[in-house]
Amino acid sequence: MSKEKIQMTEGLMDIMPPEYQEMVANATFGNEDRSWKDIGSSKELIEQHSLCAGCPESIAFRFILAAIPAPENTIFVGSTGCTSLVFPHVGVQNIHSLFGNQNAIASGLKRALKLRFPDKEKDVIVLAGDGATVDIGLDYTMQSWFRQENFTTICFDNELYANTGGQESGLMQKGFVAKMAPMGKKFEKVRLPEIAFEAGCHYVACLTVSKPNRVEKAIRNAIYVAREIGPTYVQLYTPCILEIGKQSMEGLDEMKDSEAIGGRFVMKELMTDEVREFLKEKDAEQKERKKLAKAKAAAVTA
Ligand SMILES: Cc1ncc(C[n+]2csc(CCOP(=O)(O)OP(=O)(O)O)c2C)c(N)n1
Ligand code: SF4
Repeated sequence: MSKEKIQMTEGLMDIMPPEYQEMVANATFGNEDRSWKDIGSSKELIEQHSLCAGCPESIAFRFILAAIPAPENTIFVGSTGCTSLVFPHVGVQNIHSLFGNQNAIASGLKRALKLRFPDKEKDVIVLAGDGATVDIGLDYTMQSWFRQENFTTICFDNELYANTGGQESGLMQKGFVAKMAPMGKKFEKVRLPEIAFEAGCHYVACLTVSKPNRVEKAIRNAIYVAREIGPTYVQLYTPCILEIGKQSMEGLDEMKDSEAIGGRFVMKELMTDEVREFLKEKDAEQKERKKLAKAKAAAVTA
């Protein structure tokens, strides 16, 4: 979907669903510096979702969709799981892949888009649960990193298989007892951020979704690095409140507790020296764009 294609023909305007009309009129397309701060004042790229009320995955979706720099030129590749329940409500192109195959599909897609649109940047983003990313799909995930494919992999880490009732995952904490894993996990949580870095990812971030500015920065860093340098990985803690026995309002506290000093989700970023320099340049460019936009706005109101 390009920005041109989502413009509606005059004659069809009346018969399109109101949500679609609103999206064309008020969503933030074509503005590289779109942000989570636009939530509330612009049309979001997500309608109501079908997750459990208060599920942190829904918050994560909102922040990610508000942060991606070019939604009109982005294609998500999803996989089966709770995340896949959200995609039908999302106003960005997406493909549902067979469980675990998401990084293989994304590899082919990114390469095909590069051939088809050599002069246009098309961002491919994988978004899947930890069961799909780390357990059943780990081979495909890692092979895409080994091959240095230019796309971002985002894992919604809820430390189990939520959609099928609570089976054990490699990212589950040691000792945790889930509904479908009554014996308790026998070994430590797999350190996928470190594995991703060692397997060829140039930028890796691991954090909760309690702070939108942090999520936005990590997602944008990952997308920019994937465009120009190589594969990137972002792991977001999105606790399954249903499985850990929390109420719908308690997901945020759970994330805040787990990111406090000594917690297992203290924010972590791993990057190569090349990426560090590259991101400094990107930050400087963004500051310059914002300064210009501010000056332009001031000139209009003067
Ligand atoms: C090929 C295939 N294998 C297994 C399944 C069954 N299945 C559906 S969802 C799921 C678990 C999803 O867990 P995760 O990726 O962690 O996502 P979550 O639901 O926790 O967000 C499984 C095993 C399937 N649909 N397709
Ligand atoms: S089962 Fe868990 S992860 Fe899935 S929607 Fe409900 S709270 Fe979210």
